[in-house]
Amino acid sequence: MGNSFSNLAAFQSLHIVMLGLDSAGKTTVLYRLKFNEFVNTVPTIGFNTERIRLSNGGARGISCHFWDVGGQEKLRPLWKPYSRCTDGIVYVVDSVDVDRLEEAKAELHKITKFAENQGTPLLVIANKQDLPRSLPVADIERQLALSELSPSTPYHVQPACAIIGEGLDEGMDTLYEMIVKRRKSLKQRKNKRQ
Ligand SMILES: Nc1nc2c(ncn2[C@@H]2O[C@H](COP(=O)(O)OP(=O)(O)OP(=O)(O)O)[C@@H](O)[C@H]2O)c(=O)[nH]1
Ligand SMILES: [Mg+2]
Repeated sequence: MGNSFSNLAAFQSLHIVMLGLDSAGKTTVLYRLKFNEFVNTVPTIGFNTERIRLSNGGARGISCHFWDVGGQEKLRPLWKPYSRCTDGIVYVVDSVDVDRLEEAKAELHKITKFAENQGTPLLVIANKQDLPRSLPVADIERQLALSELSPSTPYHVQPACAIIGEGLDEGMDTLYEMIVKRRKSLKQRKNKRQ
C-alpha cells in the first residue's frame, strides 16, 4: 500500500461533484460506480446524489458522496453552488462530441475559476472511448486547454467508457491521490503558520 493511502482514517466521506455538458455520460458514470453495472439513464433535470463506497483499485473502501448535476444549459447555473468547497470535481466529456468541446472548455474554465474551487483537484473523464470516432486523450487535453488552468488546480485526464466501466477505477484512484496530496500540503501550510 502506497504512502498516500495510509491516511485513510483521516477521511470521513469525500464530497465529489460531477459536472459536464448534457449527454456527456455523468449519470452513467454515477450508477456504474454505485452498482457496478450499466443503468439506462434519462437526462437529469436537477441532480442525482449517491453515497458510494469505492470497491476497486487503490481507493478501495473510500466512501464518497457524489453529486451529479444536470448538464443542460438551463441547469448550469446550479454548477456553482454544487461545486463549492468540494474535495474533488469530476468533469465528464463526450469524446465524440467534437463540436461542443469549445463549449465544454468554456464551462470548465468558468467553474475552476470560482474562488471556492481554487486548488480543488479535477478529474476529467474523456468518456465514450468505445465509439469509433472518439478523440484521443491528448487532443481532448489540448482542446480543453487544461494547461491554461490555474497552476493551483491539479488535474488528470482519464480515458473511459462508462457503459462498461473501463477507466473509472483508475480515474477515481488518481483523483483520490490528488485529494490526499492536497490535504497534506494544506495541513503542512497550517502547521507552519502555527
Ligand atoms: N457509447 C457510449 N455511450 C455512453 C457512454 N457513457 C454514456 N453513454 C450514453 O450517453 C447518453 C447520455 O448519458 P447520461 O449519463 O445520461 O449523460 P449525462 O451527462 O448524465 O446527461 P445530463 O443528465 O443531460 O446532463 C446515454 O445514452 C448513455 O447510455 C459511453 O462510455 N459510451
Ligand atoms: Mg444525467
